[in-house]
Amino acid sequence: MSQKILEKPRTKTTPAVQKPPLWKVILLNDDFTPREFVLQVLKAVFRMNESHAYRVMMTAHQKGACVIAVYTKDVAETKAKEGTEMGKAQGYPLYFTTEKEE
Ligand code: TYC
Repeated sequence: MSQKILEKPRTKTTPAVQKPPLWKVILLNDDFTPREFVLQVLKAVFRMNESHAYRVMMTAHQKGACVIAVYTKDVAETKAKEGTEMGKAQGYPLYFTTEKEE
């Protein structure tokens, strides 16, 4: 007597490569950091040109915060820290934070 072996079809249900989750870097407004200094930091750390940096700085200035870019977790955290440290080195409370993108 022969028996049939029933196999489950081997269909993939998950993609082979998962996209890495992205993290937002957020610039927070404060009352003390000079606008020109914020521009310098945005250009140096986030590689923005003058007009992009100006728009981002003014958005944070007027709304309280502005999402500047998204990166992988490591890069986002490193850049946020670099920007915050640049302000701190000059005695400014300039602050960048990160948040996971949903
Ligand atoms: N509000 C600051 C000022 O009036 C300028 C500023 C803009 C500071 C954006 C931080 O994220 C910031 N001098």
